[in-house]
Amino acid sequence: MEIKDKNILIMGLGISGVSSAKALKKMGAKVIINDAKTEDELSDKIYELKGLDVEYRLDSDDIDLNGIDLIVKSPGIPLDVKIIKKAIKENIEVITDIELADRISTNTFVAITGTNGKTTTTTLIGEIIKKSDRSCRITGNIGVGILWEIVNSAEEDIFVIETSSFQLESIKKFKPKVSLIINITPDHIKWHKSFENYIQAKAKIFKNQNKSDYTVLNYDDPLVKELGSKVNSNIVYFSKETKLDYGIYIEGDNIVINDGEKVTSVMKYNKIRIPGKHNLENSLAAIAVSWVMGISIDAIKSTLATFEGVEHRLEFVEELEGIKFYNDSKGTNPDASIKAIEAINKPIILIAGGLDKGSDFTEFIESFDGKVKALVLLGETAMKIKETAINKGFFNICIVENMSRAVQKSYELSEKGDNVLLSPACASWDMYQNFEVRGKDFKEAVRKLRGI
Ligand code: UMA
Repeated sequence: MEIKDKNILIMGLGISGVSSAKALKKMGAKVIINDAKTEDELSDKIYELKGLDVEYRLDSDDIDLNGIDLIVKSPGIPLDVKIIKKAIKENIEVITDIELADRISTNTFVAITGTNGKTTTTTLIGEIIKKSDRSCRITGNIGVGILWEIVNSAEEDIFVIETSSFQLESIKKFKPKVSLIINITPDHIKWHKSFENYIQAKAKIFKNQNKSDYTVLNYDDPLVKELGSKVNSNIVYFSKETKLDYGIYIEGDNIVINDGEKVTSVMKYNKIRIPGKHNLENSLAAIAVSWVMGISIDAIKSTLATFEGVEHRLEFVEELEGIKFYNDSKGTNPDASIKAIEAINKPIILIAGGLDKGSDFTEFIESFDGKVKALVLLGETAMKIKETAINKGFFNICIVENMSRAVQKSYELSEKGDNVLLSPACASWDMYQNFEVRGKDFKEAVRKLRGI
């Protein structure tokens, strides 16, 4: 796709917008940037583009599109905003950065999606690839804008891309060599307007794949398994519950690969370093992807035995007077937090609450199952979660105004042997810029308890 001298409008100057602007400038495009925020609010981002000849049209949700050849929209911007509606009327193509990346690059793409486990699995796959002495770049929804990585990559770099439903919703030709759907449970319902739309967005990950590609699916997740009927590439299932005629599964204590002719043992599943059933699922998914990419069992095995997980995902922070603190700020929906509660030993004092995405918290409260002894709530959903908890007969609840109070309160409520877990079950955007900032705020509040 020809980029040079094209007038390209970038919508949204966040991580994706900055990376796209730098890359498009490097490729010789004329770059125009729109954002609903003001210059002041975007000063950090504008600073990142210092010295680049770009045109800003900020603080506006309705701009003139005359002369614009292409729009690259940031993933968080919904398709029904004024500018995009206008672009569609004026026949201007609107795409996201992952779509453009695919159009301008010949690198091998491995795309990962799922409601939960995306970041851990993406990182794990990247680590396995590195262990096998191939070069790779870990990008996408994980917090790394893909286009700047693309324009700085070598031909042989494999792109391991965490993709969100926001990004996938807008893809047209995006065609990874390997795609993976780890699981699907309700999330981002307000944004997508229905659960069905969310599922359809996720399914687009394999939409353009053909028989020279691979689609890795979770056999244990009924929704994901069912999507298999729509796949045109080679399907590889993984399962922690069922023996498969072809795919990755557990036999006795072992994780095995059945290639349809012979069964090969990978490793004992209890040798995987990252804890919890959900991480077994993430690991099986990563093994399946690595296998179809021809990576050696040795590289897979040694990575899984040593990989410690990612920041903000069940991250151990501190032990203070026998009380352990865990940061699971990446738990941005009920299902993710249910998995965190499952993985941590009881008794748990749980800090939860955040942006209201339209989630239902019934199953989240049900998952407490005697493990959670107190619930400390904050953010937009605090009352909603409290009401659900009371309806379900859980009464040990307090609402606080910020993270520092949440940590102090949890500490007061806990005794030796307890675990304080931040796993909000909600996005962070009501109080924070993102989940990373929320997680760091939690860790800082924990360290303050110690007087550090
Ligand atoms: N904006 C507008 N108009 C709008 C909405 C937003 O101008 O109507 C502007 C905002 O003022 C802001 C910019 O758009 O300046 C933000 O764009 P964005 O929301 O797409 O965020 P980025 O910083 O570009 O980060 C995005 C992803 N964020 C979202 O999808 C919300 C990041 O995923 C991703 O890491 C990054 O691109 C690089 O690919 C984060 C995320 O929370 C981690 N993702 C969601 C999730 O995982 O659940 C989907």
